[in-house]
Amino acid sequence: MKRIAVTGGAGQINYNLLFRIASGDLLGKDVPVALHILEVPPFIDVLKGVVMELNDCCFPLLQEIVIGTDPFEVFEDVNFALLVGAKPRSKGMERKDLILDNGKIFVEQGKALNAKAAKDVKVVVVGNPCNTNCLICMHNAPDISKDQFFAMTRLDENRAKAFLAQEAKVLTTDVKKMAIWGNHSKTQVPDFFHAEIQGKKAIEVLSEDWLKNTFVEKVQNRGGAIIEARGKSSAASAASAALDTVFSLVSTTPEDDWHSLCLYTKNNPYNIDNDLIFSFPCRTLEDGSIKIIEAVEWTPYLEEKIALSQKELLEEREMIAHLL
Ligand code: NAX
Repeated sequence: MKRIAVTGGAGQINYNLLFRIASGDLLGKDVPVALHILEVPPFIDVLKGVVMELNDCCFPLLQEIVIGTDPFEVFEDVNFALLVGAKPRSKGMERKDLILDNGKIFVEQGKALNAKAAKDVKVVVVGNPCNTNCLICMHNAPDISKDQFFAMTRLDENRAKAFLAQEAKVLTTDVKKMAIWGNHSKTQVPDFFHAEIQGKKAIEVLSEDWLKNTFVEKVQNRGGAIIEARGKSSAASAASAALDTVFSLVSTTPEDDWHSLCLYTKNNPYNIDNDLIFSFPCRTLEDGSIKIIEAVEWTPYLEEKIALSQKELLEEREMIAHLL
């Protein structure tokens, strides 16, 4: 059995994610799971309602549910930690205040993971700003190897793949090597130069003008477009991307593909600052280790955009330096 910690259990992503984990969409239909769900006290009763529904589904793989408000209790022995819970930005709130407020959450959760999680725990941060939250969490968990911490850009990759497939009128499975570089924010860099559609470079299949001037913005602004249409931010697609992220972490990546993942930059092959959580194209090897794809040639366009995304992450780190 695998123990999966999920935070923000009463939130909208989890109203989808928890049910999919329990039904076997995270680790497969043959792996029993225990859910360890964390919430803050004002929402624990809402979470109890979600737990009632989880029980009412009679999921055969769901063997145990632990809920609570103290991460030191909830994270006991967990093998995976999906850190989704974070405060949303309220009206008039500065980005800096959000980063500082959410940063504190990840100090405590990092310490709790360090003290209580299973040694093999893999931590995936979804709650925003996910790269910087992940950096804080990792630094506060010094006994867990830094290569066990990740933040999510898979939703951006999936959105990009879907746009390319729609434009080229092919299936999403025909689109490969769709890398996202940098921060999970509007400065993210969807790399259409190296994406492939049915084995050909995307720039040979679609117009460079569309790719540069329409596609990139569509990917960067998709979150906002969903809020505008739905009145709420992406939830089911975010949950799906979190499942995809974990799937890619635990299964060997096909030779002809990559997956996008934010991970620790120490000794990265692209000369990105050594103490960030940064999105790269990655491959999971047969031995389970994660490797950044090397020698992807940056065009001047990519170089300029990736530098801007790195700059933003350096600024975020500066704001929370006291939490590291
Ligand atoms: P909701 O506001 O619906 O849910 C968040 C939940 O987290 C709430 O129930 C809240 O009580 C709980 N929470 C807050 N602080 C907590 C703490 N210290 N411990 C445990 N739980 C805590 O947000 P939702 O739409 O579910 O989104 C969750 C997070 O995902 C947000 O930060 C959001 O910005 C982020 N996203 C990240 C994405 C990514 O691609 N990396 C995409 C989707 C999403 O926007």
